[in-house]
Amino acid sequence: MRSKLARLTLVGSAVAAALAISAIAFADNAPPMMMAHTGAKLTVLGPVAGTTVTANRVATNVAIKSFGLNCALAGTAPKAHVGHYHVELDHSLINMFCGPKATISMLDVAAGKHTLAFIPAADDHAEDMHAAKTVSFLYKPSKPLPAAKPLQFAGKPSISIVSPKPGVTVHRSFDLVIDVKNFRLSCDLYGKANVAGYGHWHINLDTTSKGMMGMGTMMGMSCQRSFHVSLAGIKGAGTHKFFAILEDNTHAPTIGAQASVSVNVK
Ligand SMILES: [Cu+2]
Repeated sequence: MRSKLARLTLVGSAVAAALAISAIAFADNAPPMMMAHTGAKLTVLGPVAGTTVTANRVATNVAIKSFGLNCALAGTAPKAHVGHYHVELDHSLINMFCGPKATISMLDVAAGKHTLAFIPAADDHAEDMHAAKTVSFLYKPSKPLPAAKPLQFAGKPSISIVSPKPGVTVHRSFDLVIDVKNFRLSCDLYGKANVAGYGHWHINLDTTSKGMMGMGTMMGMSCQRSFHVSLAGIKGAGTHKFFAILEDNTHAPTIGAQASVSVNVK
């Protein structure tokens, strides 16, 4: 005769199986990844494939030809031969970059073999998988980092815009300044598994629903309380709305908090 525990385990695994099936169904219904053909020719200079990394940050270095890097245009209508590149750790987006060099935190990354992918992307974040390059490395920390501990706050996470004030006129660029409550902003957890209480924020232009999870109009992301918004990619003067959206580590807007401000772009 089966013990009560064994029966509970069976029920538990049936529930887990049902959840797994619905997760697959959800993935099937997800919008297809946006693809771009950027013409970029990307070479990874570092890390060298097969490197053993003992530090808790991995330095990356790429060379990109036939493609201009300009993060000031991110989130606006795509233009030919210009954009940025995404870095993914084990197929999870870390961030977008516009310089040849970056550093990737190993916080909440297990020791062992990992891959970094470098993917040229258009201004709307559509990815050029044909031009992407991947390298593997071995993470063997000499001083392993303690894992980020889940945080509990008294209230719900919230985000508000401190500056600019609604209706002001902005020209060329401005600082979008925010305040965050009951939430811890973390750059080192970009792209890592979710940890309760942690995440960052995205800046979106005019809409939060274009592209995958609103990524199409994402101007950038931040783990600070200020983000420098460039207006270089915005065509024509007029009113534009800027969104500040709290995101979990996987860049999904699951936190359920956002703010926006409409200003006059000159
Ligand atoms: Cu993000």
